[in-house]
Amino acid sequence: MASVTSAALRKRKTLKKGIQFTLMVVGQSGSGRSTFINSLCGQQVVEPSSTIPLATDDSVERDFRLREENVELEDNEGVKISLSIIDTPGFGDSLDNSSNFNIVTDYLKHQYDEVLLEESRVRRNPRFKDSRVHAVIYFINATGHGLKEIDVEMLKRLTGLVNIIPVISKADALTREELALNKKLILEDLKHYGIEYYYFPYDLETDDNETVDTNSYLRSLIPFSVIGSNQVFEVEGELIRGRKYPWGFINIEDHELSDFVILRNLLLISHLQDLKDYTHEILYEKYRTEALSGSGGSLPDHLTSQFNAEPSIKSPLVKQDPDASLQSPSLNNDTYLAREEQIRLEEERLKAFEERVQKDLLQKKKELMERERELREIEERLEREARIKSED
Ligand SMILES: Nc1nc2c(ncn2[C@@H]2O[C@H](COP(=O)(O)OP(=O)(O)O)[C@@H](O)[C@H]2O)c(=O)[nH]1
Ligand SMILES: [Mg+2]
Repeated sequence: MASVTSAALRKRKTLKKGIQFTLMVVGQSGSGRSTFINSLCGQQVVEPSSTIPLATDDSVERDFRLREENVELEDNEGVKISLSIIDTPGFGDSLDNSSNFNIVTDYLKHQYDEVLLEESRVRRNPRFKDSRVHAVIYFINATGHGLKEIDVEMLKRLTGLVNIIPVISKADALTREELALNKKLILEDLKHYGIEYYYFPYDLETDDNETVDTNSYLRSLIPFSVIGSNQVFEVEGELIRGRKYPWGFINIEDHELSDFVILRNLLLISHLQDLKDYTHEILYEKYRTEALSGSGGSLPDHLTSQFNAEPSIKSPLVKQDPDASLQSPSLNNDTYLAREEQIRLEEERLKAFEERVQKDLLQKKKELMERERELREIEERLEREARIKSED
């Protein structure tokens, strides 16, 4: 009885707090990121670029940065979602975008590092905020030529680091045939460049038919097409988010015209937990293994093949197979000792990692103290000057 009550309480508590979910939206300026964010949330979360006055100073507009917005949403069953959206204004605007790529990947890795560090602490911080990004919505402009160089460069770097969801924006500007052609060309390029996007994993043996059917259907839609709008119109007494044209009006939620509703449902309802699980169990686990083994690239064989495989079936949890290393070819003889040695090495690496972070922290503290000292000096000087003035 008691356990039932506490379970119910726990459930209520998580419901009250809401499910935390973090999305990043990457795409070139004007690709429709802001409009998509507003459409997804059903409210104006970010200002669309058409309403932002052009900066007179070119360099200001071109500065690439990440911007986080937090929105509280509630789904139709009253479940609260605490959504963090990281927008990437200025992405791809400069001639050399290599630093843009690093800013994005550094951010993603930093969130993993924070969790890694928290996991290794003896005493956990009860207020720790897990800010790992659960999916990157990557906006591709339909050009009739597949991916652009900047897309390939960015997506290659994101591969294996985060769930990538490729999207074609402004589907209303394309005919049905053009959309089909663009989808085909983009898909070919994604394959050609070895870009691993989120491939709605399922396991024919363990998953039910519904999951298998849904996920194979979702696979067939990649890259998703979307139409966004920043405006809501009243149509026959109903408020509808849509776009007005000289020839008429379209509802962005129209299934016939784009995959927007499907994408919104999978992100916020049906696949929210799957995306979070995949981030934690597969992507973060891969990052963790690489980080703790030093330089990366020294992944054990059984993991390397797993991560390099085509994203076709649900990869097993790395943690679920504690004996996997026993089967590893490099550990054929003295397996037990070899495992002990592995554990010892892993502990050493973890220690080195923590030391590195501690050193960083000390450095930051020193800098802070330095700033404070400077501030005090300035204050003292101002006081002195004020005193001299009043004595005059
Ligand atoms: N036709 C059409 N225009 C769109 C769509 N989404 C956004 N836009 C327009 O494209 C321009 C740039 O959109 P914005 O969301 O500000 O792009 P951002 O720079 O990527 O954030 C704006 O004028 C939007 O109104 C769409 O689905 N269809
Ligand atoms: Mg924008």
